[in-house]
Amino acid sequence: MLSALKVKLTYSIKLNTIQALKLSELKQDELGQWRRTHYSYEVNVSLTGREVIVMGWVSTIRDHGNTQFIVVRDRYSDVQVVAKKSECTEQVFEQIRQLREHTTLAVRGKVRSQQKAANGAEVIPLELKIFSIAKKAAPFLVQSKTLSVGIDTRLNLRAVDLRRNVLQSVFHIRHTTLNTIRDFLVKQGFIEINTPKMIATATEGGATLFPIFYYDREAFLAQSPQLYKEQLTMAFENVFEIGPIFRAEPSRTNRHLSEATSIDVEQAFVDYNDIMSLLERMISHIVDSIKEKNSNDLDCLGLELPNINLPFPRHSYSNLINKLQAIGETIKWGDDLSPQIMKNLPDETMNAFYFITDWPTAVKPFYVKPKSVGSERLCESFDLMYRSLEISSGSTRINRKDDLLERMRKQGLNTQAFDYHLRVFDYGVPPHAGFGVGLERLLMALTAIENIRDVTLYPRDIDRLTP
Ligand code: AMO
Repeated sequence: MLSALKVKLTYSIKLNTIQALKLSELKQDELGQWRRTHYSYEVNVSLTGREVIVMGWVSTIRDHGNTQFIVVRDRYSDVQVVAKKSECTEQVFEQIRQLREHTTLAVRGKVRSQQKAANGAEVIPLELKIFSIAKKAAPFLVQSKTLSVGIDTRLNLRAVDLRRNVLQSVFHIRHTTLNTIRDFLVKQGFIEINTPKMIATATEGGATLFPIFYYDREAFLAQSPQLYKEQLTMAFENVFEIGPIFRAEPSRTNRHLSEATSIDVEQAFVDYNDIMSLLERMISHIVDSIKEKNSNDLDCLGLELPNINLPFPRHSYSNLINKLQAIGETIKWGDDLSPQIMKNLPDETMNAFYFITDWPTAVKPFYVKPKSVGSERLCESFDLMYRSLEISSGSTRINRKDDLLERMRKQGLNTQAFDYHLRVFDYGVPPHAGFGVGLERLLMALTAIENIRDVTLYPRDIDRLTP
């Protein structure tokens, strides 16, 4: 039958048929002069009868024999391409028949109105350019709403995994979060800074440092921009940085990364109460913007963000210790408040964002300012929590050299190693306060995702250094 058909075909169609027969080796095309004319969301009824070029990757395929449906996805959404045997060339029909999900292509075709399709329109294909053939079926479905496939399987193919709807939504929300933070802080009179990531000394305690070779010396990856952001309040008063922090966390938990993103804020002439107020307003702005800009993403994640009431509840550390002791927990003043123990507190105000304030001075880093004379065993510090997850910590800082030296000695630090920092304190460091928010932790709270690796593009942990 094939040979009978061949006789009837023109020379060019003959060629196409021969190509079609070899489609197990589907030809891959160059981009050449083809350019996208419309994004998926722009293909609507108003274009009916017009020719368009859409580009993207194949997210789903349905083969109904004489009609094939493919959904082409681009950075915004989907467009349906419908190939009916009676409506397109044999070559196009055959090409589409052999496509696999994830193949990247361009479709030149005519727009037809179709009530059932997104935006009420679909594309009838006239010609295809196949840029990159997917050679294997991915071990997960892009439509899947759950993250049920093993995280390692997904992370090993992370860029493919990130094509999945749920993760697209998570990272759209991340994008809104970052933009809102920048916008909010700039409007509050902050200037964006970047500080060195190769540094000489620890700021948050020595245990979690990553040592590196720095020419002929040992250096470390920065655990935090702490000392630099503090110094810069001398020159700019209000500064913020969004950048990586590196922590050699030995434990395997769902909330620790070896490389995280920190939103660091530092402000002159304020104390920790002012800074808590700034931070809660920032969080409230973020939630409002996500509600406004990411309603589709929230739908995809099945989330409804709660209304934020300000101010956030504030619980002092000592008070929580008393409460924990009252419910029979074996914890004493001075111990850390672990997530496991915090989960046991039957307090409704801890079901969302809240602050834990006034921590013991001894458990906080050397730069945190103790409370006034007589109550120095407490310091002007806070953690911002979301349920049992720590999102941020902050404090009023010590701005006088003698006080700083004393705190460093008490913590057994080699003060000479901090000479580069201490010397600026001879020139009038203003009173100042600030906080650091872990962006990934904040995203866990905002998206209800329980594993920090899922809100990180390429997570780093004790077991993972690739991709
Ligand atoms: P801290 O060490 O509490 O404070 O860190 C601030 C916030 O950063 C996040 N974070 C992490 N996120 C993921 N993985 C990690 N390994 C990790 N470590 C920290 C948390 C935490 O609340 N210099 C101070 C901040 C300041 O006072 O301005 C600091 O680094 O969300």
